[in-house]
Amino acid sequence: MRIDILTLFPQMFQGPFNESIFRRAVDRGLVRVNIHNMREYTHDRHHTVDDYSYGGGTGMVMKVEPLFEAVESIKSRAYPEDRDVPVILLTPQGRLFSQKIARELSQQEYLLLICGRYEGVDDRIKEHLVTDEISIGDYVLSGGELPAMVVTDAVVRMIPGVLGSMESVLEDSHATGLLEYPQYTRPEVYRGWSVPEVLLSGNHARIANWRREQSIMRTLERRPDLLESAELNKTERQLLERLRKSH
Ligand code: 9D3
Repeated sequence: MRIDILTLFPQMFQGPFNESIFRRAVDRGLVRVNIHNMREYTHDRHHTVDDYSYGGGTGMVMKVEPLFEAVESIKSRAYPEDRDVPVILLTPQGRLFSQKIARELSQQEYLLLICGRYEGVDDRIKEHLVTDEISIGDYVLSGGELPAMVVTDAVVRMIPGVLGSMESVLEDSHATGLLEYPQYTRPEVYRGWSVPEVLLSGNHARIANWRREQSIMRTLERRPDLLESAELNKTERQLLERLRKSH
């Protein structure tokens, strides 16, 4: 997969993309990420990328020309002509990012992400250039850079071969749609706090049961919304009913 990212702050991407899982994916040739500085696609002396909003109001708007020229330039240099490459704008008005969207995007061979800045972008960018708009949640950030990193991280993890031996684990925890059970590692006792006895019992059936129970309990307490779409078997549904009654 090839991911192109258009931004006014290319330096922001240095840290996260040199981290372990990501780096390994790049080294193995599973993914390539190219960061492009939008300012390089301006023609005026001051490299202007923003301007005042027609109709007035505070806050600047990202200009239309540099973005069109940048996207067209990347497309002509890097993508096969017959390919419909998704051009995704990170914006607070986008559809809410999810694991499902990450999985969908991981099927693509090319992705082009545009990081918004200022109060927003000239709407013609949304009308005529962008094919999809994504938000990562209902909180105010300073721009689309961190969201682009979040989306890239989630998507790259889903590319076959990136996680290697951890892949099956990922499948397991996502299959159910429940929150994870509590986990512990050595020491067995720390400051008098013991690891639950069942985990030391060596009884795999009991352990599996306990974990499932904990998962359901946690999900019921913290994220009851997840239970709507969780895939539960008969035992799990019965357990959930019992927990709901004793609540
Ligand atoms: C709330 C009114 N405006 C801010 C005073 C609108 C606004 C414009 C631009 C809010 C945030 C931003 C910058 N954020 C993004 O570009 C962004 C974002 C976000 O802020 N939250 C979650 N996902 C995303 S994706 C892009």
